[in-house]
Parts: sequence; C-alpha cells; structure tokens
Amino acid sequence: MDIDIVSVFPEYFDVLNLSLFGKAMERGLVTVRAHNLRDWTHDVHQSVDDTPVGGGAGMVMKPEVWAECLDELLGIPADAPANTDADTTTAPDAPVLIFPNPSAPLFTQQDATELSHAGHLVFGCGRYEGYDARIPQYYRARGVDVREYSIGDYVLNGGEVAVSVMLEAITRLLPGFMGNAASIVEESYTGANALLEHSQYTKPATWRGMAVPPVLISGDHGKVDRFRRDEALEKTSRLRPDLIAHLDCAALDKADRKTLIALGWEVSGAHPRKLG
Ligand code: 6GU
Repeated sequence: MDIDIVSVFPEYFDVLNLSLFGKAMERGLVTVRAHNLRDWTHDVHQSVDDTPVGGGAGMVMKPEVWAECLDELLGIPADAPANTDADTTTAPDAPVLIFPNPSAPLFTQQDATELSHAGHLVFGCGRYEGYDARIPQYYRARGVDVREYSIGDYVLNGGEVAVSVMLEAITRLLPGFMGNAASIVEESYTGANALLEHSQYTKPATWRGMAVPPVLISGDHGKVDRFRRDEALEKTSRLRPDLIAHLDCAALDKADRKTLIALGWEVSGAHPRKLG
C-alpha cells in the first residue's frame, strides 16, 4: 500500500517509524511519504490559508495550494475537465483521497476494512478552521474517490492526529501486518454483529485477592465461550446500547436472546429494542 500524507507539520508523522508500523515499512508492506504542503506555495510567506469568505473567526486553507499538491500526487493534469474521467474510480489501484474533517461522518471499522483494500491512499490534513469546501468537490468531479471523516465528537487542532488514527486502523488490517490474524476477527466492532469485546484476564488466577471468573479456568470451552459472549452482551448493553440496537436478531442464538431479554431488550423484531 502506498500512502501520501500532506500536512504543514509533516514531521508529526516521524512517529510512524516506530513499532509495528515501522516494521511494516521496513518489510515493504507499506510506503509512506509525508509531504509539506508549503512546498507547493510560490509566495515568500509560503501561505496556505486565508480569511473565510462570508466572515467569521480563524483561517481557511486555500484551494490553489492544495490543488497544485494534489494534482501532482494524484497524477491529474491541472486542466482536467470535470465529469469525463470516470476511469479513475474503476482502476483497481486508483488513489483514494481522504480528508479528516470534524464535520463529516464518523470513521468506522467498516471504513477501515474497505480502505485496507486500496492500493494508494492520499491524506490531506487540514489545519486552522478547515479547508475550502471546493477542494473535495473538485476532485470528486474528476472521478476521484474522495472521503471525509471525523474520528469522534470532539475538536482537535488539525487533521494530523485523526490521520494517524485512521492510518493505524487501516494498515493493521493489511495481510501480514499483524502476527495473529485471528485476533483481528475476534475484536470489537468487527463483522455484522459488532459487540464490545469481553474482558480479558491473564495469570495469576488470583492477584491481590482478586480471582479471575472461575469458569475461565474450568477447562470447559463451551462454558467459557458462553460466559464471554454474555459478558460482551452485558457490557455492550450498558456502555454502547446503540450497538445492541443495530444487531440482527436473526443472527442471535437462543442463549443470546435469553441474555438480552434479561438485560431489558425485546428481541422479536429485526433488531433488539430497549424496553422501558
Ligand atoms: Cl478528522 N479533525 C479535527 N480537526 N477534529 C476532529 C476530527 C478531525 N475528528 C474529530 N475531531
């Protein structure tokens, strides 16, 4: 996977040399280039932003500088007409252009999975109050798959942190990135019936007077699985009832239904419904 990141703080991405990501780069699984947006400016001040049209606080990133940069990284001529180059989206290794944006849909595990199949990702990090809305529009109109995502309901100073979050969620799904593929399958938010993951324990069985749940050392795998599933259902019902409400009732087994009913859910429809 080829990754380009554009930012006014490209050094922020030096951290990618560490840990699993650094190893994946060494092994050639991913190639990351972090670019400085200011390299595409022509003025002495290397300015990348301007005041908002219509008034308001802060500064907005200018479209001209971004476009010179993105034309180059995406391989699109500066005079490319709109709506004619439909090929770009159908090519298997067509780049996907991603802008972190606090006013966009939430980035989910499903997005991470989808993007892990792309051959080339280009991330554009906005700073200040954001970027000119015509930038994503322009590239979309030229057949580029453009995505805008928020990583949660809170405000960050810029897109850099959000890009590193998305990048980690995406690249850890690449075949060969992680040692243990099975650990991906069992995680929270994975698959159609996403639940929070059950609690984990390691040895010793009793630590500072606290025993692990006895069933986990019973050797009965069926009972262990059921215990973990019930704990996941209980924890999800308590902390993320929105995830329970999205479950597919047809995919629940009898024991799941019994547990959910005991937790105050009604499970006779297509999706569970909280009672009371
Ligand atoms: Cl993607 N960007 C910024 N600046 N703030 C955020 C965000 C993104 N997602 C949540 N907050």
